[in-house]
Amino acid sequence: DDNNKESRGALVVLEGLDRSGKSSQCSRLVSYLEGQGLSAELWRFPDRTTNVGQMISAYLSNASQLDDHTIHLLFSANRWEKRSLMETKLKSGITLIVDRYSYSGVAFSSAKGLDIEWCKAPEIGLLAPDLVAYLDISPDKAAKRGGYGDERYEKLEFQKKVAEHYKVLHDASWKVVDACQTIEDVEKQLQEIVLSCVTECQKGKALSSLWS
Ligand code: NYM
Ligand code: MG
Repeated sequence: DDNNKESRGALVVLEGLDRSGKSSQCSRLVSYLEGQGLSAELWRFPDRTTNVGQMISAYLSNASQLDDHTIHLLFSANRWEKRSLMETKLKSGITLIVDRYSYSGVAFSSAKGLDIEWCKAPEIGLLAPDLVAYLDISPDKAAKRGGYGDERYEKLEFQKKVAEHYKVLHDASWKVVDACQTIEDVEKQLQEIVLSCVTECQKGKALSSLWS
């Protein structure tokens, strides 16, 4: 028996360009984990249900204009306001499947020209994911999938910049998944890597903080 090795849920983040399939795969993962008898919840950032989230949503739909630094800090604040609840859920054994996280924050804002270290700074101290699965698709292919919506950032030229800025963020905790495979093949690949991550966390892998 080892007190430092408490079983917990896993913090799993899916990242990728708009139209890479993150949202569908996140829901499929939650159903899969539940089917395995594990407790799991679907989370997403931005979380548009909070006051901060409503400001973000207004900005994304072009209903409001904000300075690039200001909106960056709001995205970060939106994660900070959920940090302690995330920790509580993880410690109670719930795996969180999160649709976008700090990497979206840094990739999208630095693609606008903001300094990358400045972009990372407000994320320091947030919970570090146990796994980041990057759904890899070229901006051109993503654009051909059922089209973008009308939100800010959903433009091919900008998505190309975001793709370049995501690349800088890849580290050892990232798994790159080819998002051009069939939905079922992507799903199978994700199930494998997520299940082994959940197992590690059940064995008591320590929670850590960004950026690590
Ligand atoms: N986005 C998302 C950011 O610019 N910074 C962030 O921190 C996060 C979490 O918001 N185009 C951008 C990426 C998306 C947009 O996200 C809305 P979604 O997943 O389409 O609702
Ligand atoms: Mg979107």
